[in-house]
Amino acid sequence: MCSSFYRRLLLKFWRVQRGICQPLDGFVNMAQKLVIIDTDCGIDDALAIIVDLAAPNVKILGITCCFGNADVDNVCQNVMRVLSVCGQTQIPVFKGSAGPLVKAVRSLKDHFGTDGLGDVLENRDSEIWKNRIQKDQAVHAMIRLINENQGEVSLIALGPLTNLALAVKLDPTLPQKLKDLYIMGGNMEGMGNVTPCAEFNFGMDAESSYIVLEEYTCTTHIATWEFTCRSKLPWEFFDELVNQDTSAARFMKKITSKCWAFSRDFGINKKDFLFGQGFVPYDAYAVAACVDSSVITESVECAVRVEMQGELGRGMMVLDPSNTLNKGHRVFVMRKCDDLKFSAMLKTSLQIA
Ligand SMILES: [Ca+2]
Repeated sequence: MCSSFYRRLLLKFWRVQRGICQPLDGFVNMAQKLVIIDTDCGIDDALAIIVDLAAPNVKILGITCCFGNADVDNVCQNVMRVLSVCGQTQIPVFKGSAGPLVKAVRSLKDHFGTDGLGDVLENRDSEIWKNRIQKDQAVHAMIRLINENQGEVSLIALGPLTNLALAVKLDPTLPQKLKDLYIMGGNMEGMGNVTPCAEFNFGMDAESSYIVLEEYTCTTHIATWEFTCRSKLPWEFFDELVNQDTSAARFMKKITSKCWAFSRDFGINKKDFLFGQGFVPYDAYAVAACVDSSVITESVECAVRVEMQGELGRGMMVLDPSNTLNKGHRVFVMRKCDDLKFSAMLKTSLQIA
């Protein structure tokens, strides 16, 4: 009798977490995190989204899409493909910015293939996604969802920050209604991957990055490019991760199978020269920090600003630990990660389906 009750209670909790039904009284106050993911869904975003989907303490309110690793239509399709693999298609997906605020869109053919997911998936031209995409534009949806859940939403930004910049211009009070903000992007040592000094997400829309770091005065955690590269995992772990007997693992194995960014030949990836060889699931670090803050073992709290000018410095994030800029807001720049805890989280996440 008693065990049956708890089985039903656990089942109910599982369904609530996935948005399949409404929470029981009291459950909403459990340590549940309400999350919005803003993404330019490439391969690392796919893994990051799966980590968030699999987290037992997270409810994803919506996923907003932005150009970046592919054009925004492809990004929407990629997100839906990830949700489908994980059996989570009830989560609403919103289409957002197709380009940066000021400059023209740079070439989208980056290291995750022309479609962002390694150019191996069939049915890319399916019209199904257009029927499933939400009618609301991503920026409007972001503002609405945050206003409906004031003080409770963790916003996770995994792509260029254009949607976030537009949102704060439409609703300047938005940052103070957020619980916190997690960003994968920028740099902390002056090294970049798209230019000598700029990381991809920040470099794709320097103006939006500037706006977000100036105007989102909520608690902010940043996983920079150098941090993620320095926290790389062994390729042996990657093999163990994607060779699990699950649908999600097979999906990750497939989309990484022909992608040169996952090549182990030394010298193909710039990061190998700077940080040594290894598997770097960039966006997943930002999601992991949101899911379980103990994954991040060291951060530096300081003022930051994005350089918008310059032949070499445009898009670079500058750390200002002595606060010569005299900014009132400081962010947490991640420095070290618990590799074992992070690895375990990734491995468990791919057992979602
Ligand atoms: Ca991304």
